[in-house]
Amino acid sequence: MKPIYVTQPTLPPLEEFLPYLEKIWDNKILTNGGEFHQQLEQVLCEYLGVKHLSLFTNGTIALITALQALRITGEVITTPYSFVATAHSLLWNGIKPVFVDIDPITLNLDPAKIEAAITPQTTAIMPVHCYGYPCDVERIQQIADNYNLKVIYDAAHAFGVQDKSGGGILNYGDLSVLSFHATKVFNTFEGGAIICPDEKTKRRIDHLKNFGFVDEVTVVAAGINGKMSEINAAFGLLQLKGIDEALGQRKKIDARYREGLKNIAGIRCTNIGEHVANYAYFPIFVEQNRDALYEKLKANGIFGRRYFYPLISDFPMYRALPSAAAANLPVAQKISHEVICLPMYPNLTNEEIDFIISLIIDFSVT
Ligand code: T4K
Repeated sequence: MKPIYVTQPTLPPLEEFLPYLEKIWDNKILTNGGEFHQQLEQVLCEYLGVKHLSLFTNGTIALITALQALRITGEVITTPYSFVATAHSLLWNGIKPVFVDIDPITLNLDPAKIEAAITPQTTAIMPVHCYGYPCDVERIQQIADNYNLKVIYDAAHAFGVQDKSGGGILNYGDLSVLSFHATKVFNTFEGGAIICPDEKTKRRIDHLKNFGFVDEVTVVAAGINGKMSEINAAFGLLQLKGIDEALGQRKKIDARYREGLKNIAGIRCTNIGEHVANYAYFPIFVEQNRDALYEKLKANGIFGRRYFYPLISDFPMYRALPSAAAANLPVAQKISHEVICLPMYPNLTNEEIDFIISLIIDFSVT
């Protein structure tokens, strides 16, 4: 059997991409805000129900730029339970991350614990909609308003996620950052975006991702090269055509896993309410011997991943921070020692899902 990875990109038929390539070859505009780049920004705004969106070369550069755009300094409160890029974006800006524990249900920053971590140096909160599960956006905003803090959401997993009333989750906070990496629900091979509510901020972000250039002779900031190329943008336009079908397929896979894994001793699935999810990942929590199950799956060609183990706060560049102490992060520590993300992508077959479930059942009875 071929290996089954935790994620796998959905690729449209190759021949459907050829007309886009021909156009790029004809125009000879390969990057720097070409036709496909402009089109993708527009259609993504419509699809996601957001006002302004600026495409980036990847999610990490977008996070780094988002912090620059709002001139964030000092300390930023964030979660240890995420991909390491979240906190790295702070270090790249000379900002001190302050880790706060997560909620055991949503697996996102626990709003009840944020206030205690605020100091006179705190300028912002950077929560993550982990696995695409929405943060408690209202409570986070309330705290931010009370303490005059900015909120930048790392929404790398949250493409198309809705809030409780059906609005886009990306409309909360000052900025939200998406990743369009190959492993994501919507991908452009590599890519990302910053979502912002107003024209002025969008202009600043657009300048920052283009070295700070406003026109041929004017540079207004020490910008970076964060531009998405025409090939990536063209692929995004093609991908978007199949996104609803892909999301529907993910939902079915999620349901099949849940049905197959219910009532298995020592194995827990998440429980956040299905109306808000985009089924980006399928984490399970193994009460005992998580690594033994992880290895058993691997031995059978199933390459699940322990997203997110180790915690960011346990990596060498963070672990000396007072907020990184294990005693400060008991929920995140526990979850990170129990989690395995099972394969989740639209082309996963029922037979493959059932095989994975059978391996887990077999593990639980031995
Ligand atoms: N914030 C959060 C919360 C994030 O999760 C991420 C990225 C970021 C920020 C940063 O966004 P980007 O700068 O990446 O746009 C993967 C992804 O590379 C990373 O984008 C993602 N989060 C993270 C959760 O997962 P790895 O190191 O686990 O990737 P890798 O190469 O081991 O891929 C996982 C599996 O996917 C492989 O076993 C095989 C499969 N795969 C992978 C690639 C690259 C494919 O089938 N095709 C492919 O092209 O980080």
